[in-house]
Amino acid sequence: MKIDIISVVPALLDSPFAHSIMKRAMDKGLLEVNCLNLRDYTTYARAQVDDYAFGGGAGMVMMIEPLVNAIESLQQNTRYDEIIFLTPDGDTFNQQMANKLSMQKNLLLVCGHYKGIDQRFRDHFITKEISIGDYVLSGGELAAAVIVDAVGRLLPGVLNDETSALTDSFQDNLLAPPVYTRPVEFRTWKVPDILLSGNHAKIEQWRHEQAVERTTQRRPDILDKD
Ligand code: 6GU
Repeated sequence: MKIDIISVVPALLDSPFAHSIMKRAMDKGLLEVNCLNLRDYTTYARAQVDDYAFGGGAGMVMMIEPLVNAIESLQQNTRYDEIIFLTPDGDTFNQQMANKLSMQKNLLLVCGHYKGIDQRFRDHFITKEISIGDYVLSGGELAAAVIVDAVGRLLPGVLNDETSALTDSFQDNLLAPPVYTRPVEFRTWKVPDILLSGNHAKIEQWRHEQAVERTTQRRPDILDKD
């Protein structure tokens, strides 16, 4: 999968994909991420990409022209399955959206900054608008990093154990059960006996019960969702 990201602060995205699972996905050639600087596509003086809002009010607005220049330049090499604008007023990101996006070939993520982007760009170029939650970030970059990570780890071959994404929290509308590792006892706190029993059917049953209990207590809203 290829993910291109348009940003006015591409340096914000230098590190999130350079480590751990995302790095492995890139090294294996399963995921390619390119961060483009919007300022490289503006024809305005001093690499300007934003301007005052018509009608007045506080805050600058990203201009349509540099964004369209950037997209149309990128589209000469790539047919994007989705062109996604990261914005707090988009659809709230969740695991189901990550699953769907992971089946695409080419994605373009557009990071907003300032008070927003010219509505005409949203109307005519954007195919999806995504928020990562009900709080406001300074820009879309951290949200883009969240989406790339959530989607990238689902690509076949990225995780060591192919089944491990299937047992993630949310994948079956359940939170994940508790896990334990060595030592068996630490300051009188013992690992549940069942996990040491070697009875895999019983262990699976226990894990499922724990997952249901945890979800009932913490996130009753996701139980039995679609
Ligand atoms: Cl995608 N962008 C910004 N700026 N703030 C957010 C967000 C996105 N999602 C939640 N807050």
